[in-house]
Amino acid sequence: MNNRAVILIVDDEVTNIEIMNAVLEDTYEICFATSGEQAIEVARTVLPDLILLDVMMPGIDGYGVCERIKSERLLADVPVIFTTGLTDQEAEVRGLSLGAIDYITKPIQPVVLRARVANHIELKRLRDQLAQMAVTDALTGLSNRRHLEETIKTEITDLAANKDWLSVILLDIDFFKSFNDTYGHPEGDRCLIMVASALTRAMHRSDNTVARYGGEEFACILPGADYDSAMRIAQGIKTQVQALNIPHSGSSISPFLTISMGVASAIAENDMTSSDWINHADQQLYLSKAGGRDMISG
Ligand code: GH3
Ligand code: MG
Ligand code: MG
Ligand code: MG
Repeated sequence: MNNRAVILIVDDEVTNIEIMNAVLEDTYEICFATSGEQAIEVARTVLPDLILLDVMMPGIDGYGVCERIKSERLLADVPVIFTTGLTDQEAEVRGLSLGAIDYITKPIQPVVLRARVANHIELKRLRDQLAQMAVTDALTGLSNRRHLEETIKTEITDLAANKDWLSVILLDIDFFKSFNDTYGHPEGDRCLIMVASALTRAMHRSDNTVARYGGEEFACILPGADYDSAMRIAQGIKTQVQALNIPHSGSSISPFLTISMGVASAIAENDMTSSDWINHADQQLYLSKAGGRDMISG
């Protein structure tokens, strides 16, 4: 495995591709396309970190390719640099207004190409990092609450279209304040990390999302899971948390750490919101707490 950035070079003249490839191949993973149609296909397949895009090509020209790329959800964030012999301002402005990040004129000057590409690759890396941080909980590495809510919202729309099930499990660690009081806050943090990994292990599908909802509260989003499957997964979560065998002498119900869960399951409908699911799961969670904790309600 290597972490080299991937650059897609698009040009209908192979000589141009060769010149740019010679400048960049030592530092980056290079793939290329010799037409607009091929460029879109390759971009979809390899999801490059940067596209060097020729303007004048037979068939779909560079502007057309740029428009297509910016309109596709998965590709829209890929930076595009136009490379062209056109030197007039109008062409440059048109490229930039289509969402290109930069403009390099031909004939290619190797040092300029290298420097601009390096800058844009670094910016892309920082943007990706920020985007990742914006959806991640720093302590556990799980999704954060914002991402949880956004994911439920998207899932409702997707699932409602097929009248499919959505289940949300909300869970809360029992007597966690007393855990911190007994073992200290750093040990409490380690406990949260362990519970997070137990939750992840209990998931069955790659489209399941596990999130840290708040301090010692977590949530699982289970698209396509009906009530019975969700209850089975909740039981699996309980088993995984039990297997951690985390001592909890401050708990009045068990010598080990336990959790309480609330499950909300329904067939998704368009007028439902993420709060509907969270609130319902929270009411069930409250029943588990009130019923003595270490329980699943749904
Ligand atoms: P219950 O069984 O009713 O859920 O009781 P509880 O003590 O777990 O609930 P409470 O809401 O009273 O306490 C939650 C505790 O979680 C209090 C807070 O200090 C702790 N907590 C919240 N976030 C963190 C964190 O990031 N790290 C650590 N170590 N503790 C946290
Ligand atoms: Mg050309
Ligand atoms: Mg709580
Ligand atoms: Mg708690």
